[in-house]
Amino acid sequence: SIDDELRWDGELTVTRHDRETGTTFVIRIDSTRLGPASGGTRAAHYPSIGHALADAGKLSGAMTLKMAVSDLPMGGGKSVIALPAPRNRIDSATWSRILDIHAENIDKLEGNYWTGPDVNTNSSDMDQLSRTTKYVFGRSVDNGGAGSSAHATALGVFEAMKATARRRGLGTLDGRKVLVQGLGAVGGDVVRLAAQAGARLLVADTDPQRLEAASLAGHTIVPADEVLRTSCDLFAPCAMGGVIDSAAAASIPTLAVAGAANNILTDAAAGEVLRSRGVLCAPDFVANAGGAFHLVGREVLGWNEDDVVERTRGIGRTLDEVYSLSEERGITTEAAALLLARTRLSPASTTAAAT
Ligand code: NAI
Ligand code: PHE
Ligand code: K
Repeated sequence: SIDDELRWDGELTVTRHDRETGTTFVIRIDSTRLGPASGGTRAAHYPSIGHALADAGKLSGAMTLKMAVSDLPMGGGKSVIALPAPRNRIDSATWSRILDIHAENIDKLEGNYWTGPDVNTNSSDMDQLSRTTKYVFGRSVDNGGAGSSAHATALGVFEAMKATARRRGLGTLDGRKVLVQGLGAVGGDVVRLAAQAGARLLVADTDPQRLEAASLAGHTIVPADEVLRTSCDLFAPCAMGGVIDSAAAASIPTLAVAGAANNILTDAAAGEVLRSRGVLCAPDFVANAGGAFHLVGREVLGWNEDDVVERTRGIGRTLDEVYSLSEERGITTEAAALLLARTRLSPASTTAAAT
């Protein structure tokens, strides 16, 4: 409920409703402990405003952890635009009005929150936001921005897949069965990289056009509703979050999980179940940080493309650290990654003060 959702530990919740389009806007700032809050703008049709608040809250918390564990001098936040209908049923004039209102809201936060692209928003949407507010990452390259973060995200997920397979005793990806759920901007690239590394690809999407392209490339199609019952060596969720709850964790026929989606596990209990079965799971806020390296690196820290690639490849080493900590302490990989992130977020942390 909304009451429950507003009993939240984050720093700030901003909401606004536009009666003309029936759209509700949410911006949640989880933490500015390490810098201005940042996280993308997600547009979706939610069952209720409570669901939109909940999604924004969980996603902004994940951004705080992603920035901290990645050593980026930013906090965590997220925007959710709760649409009156699914995104593909919103006409362009309505969408344009929605973006203008969202940009006004962001501008009122005066730089305490920086947005960027997320599910159902892209670089040209960032271009439009930037006409009203400067607190926007990921404008198109022609418009002075760093462009899409998807390529860097995919590279980081690929590194995470390799590090996770290695640690799980699977060796390299060569000859391994890799199941990719979601063939969008990130998943499509993940498939390409994994195929180049010799993996046997199983792919699922709800969009027939994306499946057709994958089929032409020689990959095996798995029906979207059979993903959690499909046997593979490594499962890469690259569609939406919340795919693995405790029940799925208890039965999913895989040895490892590493993907791009934010909040892959529904809760900590799902992580415990995976651990008890020996399924090694890459914490998503570590594995999918390539996009943050790209956007914050290029637009705040003055990195070039090579710097982004180098830092993104480092995701494999960070995961090794997470896996070692998880083994030493006998805790889930998610809990180990939380420990690493929280060390940096703690008031005593000197690295935080230095950045
Ligand atoms: P996208 O919207 O381009 O692709 C998502 C794909 O998943 C689409 O092809 C869609 O048809 C498919 N899909 C939706 N529901 C599905 C289902 N039930 N089963 C199978 N396929 C389904 O999104 P993008 O940018 O590729 O992002 C994917 C995920 O990665 C999202 O959860 C996003 O939050 C996360 N992520 C993305 C980053 C980025 O830089 N783009 C950075 C970090 C995380
Ligand atoms: N939405 C993406 C993510 O979840 C990319 C992003 C990173 C957007 C940082 C804004 C800021 O990581
Ligand atoms: K997108």
